[in-house]
Amino acid sequence: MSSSSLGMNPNSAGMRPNSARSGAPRRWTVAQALVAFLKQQVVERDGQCRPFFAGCLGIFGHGVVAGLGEALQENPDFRYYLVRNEQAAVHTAAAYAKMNNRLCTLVCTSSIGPGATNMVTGAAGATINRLPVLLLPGDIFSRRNVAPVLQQLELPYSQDVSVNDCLKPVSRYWDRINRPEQLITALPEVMRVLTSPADTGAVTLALPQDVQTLAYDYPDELFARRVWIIPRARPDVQLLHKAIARIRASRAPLIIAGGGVLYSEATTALRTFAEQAGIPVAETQAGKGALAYDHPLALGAIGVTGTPGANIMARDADLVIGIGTRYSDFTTASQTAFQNPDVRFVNINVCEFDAFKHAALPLTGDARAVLEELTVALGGYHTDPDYTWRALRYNREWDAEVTRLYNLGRQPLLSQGEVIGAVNAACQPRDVVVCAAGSLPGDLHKLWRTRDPKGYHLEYGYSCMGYEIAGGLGVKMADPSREVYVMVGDGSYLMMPSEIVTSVQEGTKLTIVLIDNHGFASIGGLSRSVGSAGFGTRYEFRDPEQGPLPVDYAANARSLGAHALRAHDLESLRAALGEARGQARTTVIVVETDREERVPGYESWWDVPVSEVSSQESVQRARAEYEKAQRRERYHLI
Ligand SMILES: Cc1ncc(C[n+]2csc(CCOP(=O)(O)OP(=O)(O)O)c2C)c(N)n1
Ligand SMILES: [Mg+2]
Repeated sequence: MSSSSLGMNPNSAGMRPNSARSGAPRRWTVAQALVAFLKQQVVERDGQCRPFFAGCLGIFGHGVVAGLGEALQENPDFRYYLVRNEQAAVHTAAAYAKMNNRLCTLVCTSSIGPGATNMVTGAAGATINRLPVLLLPGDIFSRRNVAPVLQQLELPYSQDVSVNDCLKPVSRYWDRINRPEQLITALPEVMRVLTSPADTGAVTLALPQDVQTLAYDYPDELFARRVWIIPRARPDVQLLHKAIARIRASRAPLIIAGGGVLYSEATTALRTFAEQAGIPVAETQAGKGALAYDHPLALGAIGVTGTPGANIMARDADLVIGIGTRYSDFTTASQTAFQNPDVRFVNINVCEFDAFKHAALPLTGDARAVLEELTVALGGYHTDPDYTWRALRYNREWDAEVTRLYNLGRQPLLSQGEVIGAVNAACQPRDVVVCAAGSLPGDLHKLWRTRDPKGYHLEYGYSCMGYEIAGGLGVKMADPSREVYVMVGDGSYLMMPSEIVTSVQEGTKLTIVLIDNHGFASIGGLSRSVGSAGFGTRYEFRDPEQGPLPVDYAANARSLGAHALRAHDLESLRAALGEARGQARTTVIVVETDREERVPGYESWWDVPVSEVSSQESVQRARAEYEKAQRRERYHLI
């Protein structure tokens, strides 16, 4: 009996060598064997198969050019993309994987020193956001006789360490190939982790420069097409019954939809479940889009950057059903969000670690599979009609508030909310907005009207400045049929505008809306709220009398090959957005906004500790407020 007919499932991802054949061994270099293997990896979910790797991003150096570089050159069907920054490459790969609901990703390669450490930030972002990316950094010689090689970190206490060890804590699997045959046992582990919905994240396979080029007689079977089945794990029956009892007993349940809802393609199952039971739905950053913004049960964003309806209903809820959420502090409002003394949790999560958070009744399993079972098993349960009516009222009130913030009529500079409104209006339902750090994520979480589950792409697990353009590139590569709108602050833009060049090179068009507010509106506002008056957050000359720094963002974008436009009011912004839509090339629209005109917070709080002693009265006042607010933080232990 073949292993495929056994439905072999050694861990969460089943492995099926469905075209296993034996033949003569293949004499290939480590790098050639690696690429040949990657090309044969396929994932299958719900009976649909697709290749797992769509190519390789990277920047060559002496650490990979002769090994992996040569192998990639010999495999033109495994496309190589030259990027500008290795960190950006990892962001692009993670965004690509996120847009593909983790069913497909890109490989990233770098040389042995700074190129490899440049990937650490991207790897942390991918791992935190639970997105599969495969990193192939070159590594120092395994042979050692010529050490120290260029860019080698020498440590007096060990010869078994290189800068690639920095990737260990940010990788879900990490390995170093010191002998050619180690590839044979490492690669299945690489694939198991990357395709595991529970374990996925960055995976690092460090490739010593000399080992990459060594030839070896690899078993032919290593290069057979392999199908990795992404399972839809069902919940434990006993726990399901307990969860049903808990839901039936609840008078004020609330669903928190996280990224797992989208990755599991569970949005229809979620809507069916919510409608049948009359349970309102709030969304995290990663889960936004799980329910269309105008659905009567949609409360929109929850937490620090949440809507009043979501945060008030969370405060009162006696049952929180968290689906595919990590419960970050932005979601829990630093553990102040759930104030009902009797509140209990049911968590639906493919990852046991998340399912157990908040002492929840854990339904460990695939979001869609669990929701489908819950919907059937729950039968006729429905919340009080007044309760669902309350959700509808919040939804409509919030929409009116969004309309107000979209139309403030600010003069002479637009508010950020007005810019978001104009971009939202310029979007078709399937278009995608991409963002990561600054004040934009919070405003987008609150204000963006999402009409398609993949229409809202925020990297807010790591909130990494510089992700935006690189991430936009990954989104567009994943789905060229959609227009991609990257919204980016001037600070984030300056950190990594480089991938504009890659987007021009690849003909991967982005519309980049750059908000120029002369520095950090977000951290500046936070600084004021802790009594520190925005210290160190403005892009201005050393002598502030000289005013803001004269950075010409449009000229900068043009110099990188983009089409660039400036907008100064709603009319010119709408015209620029219209022009950008007709452009085939990446277009950057620079718009200056009023930094002080902020979208307020609603019914929430974020724990940012304030100095306990200070010579400044403003800090002392902020500390007193802080201590009061902090008392609302709760443990959820039963
Ligand atoms: C790589 C990185 N460094 C620092 C931070 C901390 N940080 C968060 S937002 C922000 C300012 C972002 O400025 P900008 O992009 O102009 O957005 P704005 O705050 O003006 O909306 C900083 C420094 C971060 N998130 N990422
Ligand atoms: Mg800014």
